Amino acid sequence: MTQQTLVLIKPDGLKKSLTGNVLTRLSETKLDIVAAKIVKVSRELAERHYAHMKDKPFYEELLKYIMGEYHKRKVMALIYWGEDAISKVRAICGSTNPEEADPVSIRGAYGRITTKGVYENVIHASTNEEEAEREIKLWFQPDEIISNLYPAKIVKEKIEKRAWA
Ligand code: 3AN
Repeated sequence: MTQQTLVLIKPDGLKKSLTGNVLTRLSETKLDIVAAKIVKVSRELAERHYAHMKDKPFYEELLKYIMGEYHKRKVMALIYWGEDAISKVRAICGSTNPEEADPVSIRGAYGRITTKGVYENVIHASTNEEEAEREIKLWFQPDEIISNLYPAKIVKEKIEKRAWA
């Protein structure tokens, strides 16, 4: 079945210049990239992304990590689309704990656990279709994606935004 999945190259991946390596590994899946951008992660976005981790003892550290306080204040967000996208991407990412991850997986090869106990595991990938939908809608607007992944509607908004001067 065709699926879409959210991939984040986390701040440690960007700081360590691993973007190329990670994208090359992901290209093994033969999936399509249908959206990509660099994001400066706000506390609100971090909290919403990791809402399910709220009760974990490392929650605050996790927010600081994804916001880039330990590395670079940016994340690369991508959407991969294609046959069994979720499991194909997760397989190449490896286990959550980088010490337990298969050494040839992305997390096994490039991840580490900090002295504060935070897993710096380079990449995030959605765990299932429900999470993928929640995360994709959180990180991307419909017009930033080149295909129609989910139903969208036209809204008229009067908003102030920056434009090229
Ligand atoms: P995954 O990212 O593999 O789906 P989750 O959703 O359980 O894993 O965890 C979200 C993030 O929280 C992980 N990517 C990792 O950065 C961090 N994390 C998870 N479990 C731990 C842990 N036991 N100790 C420290 N950090 C953790």
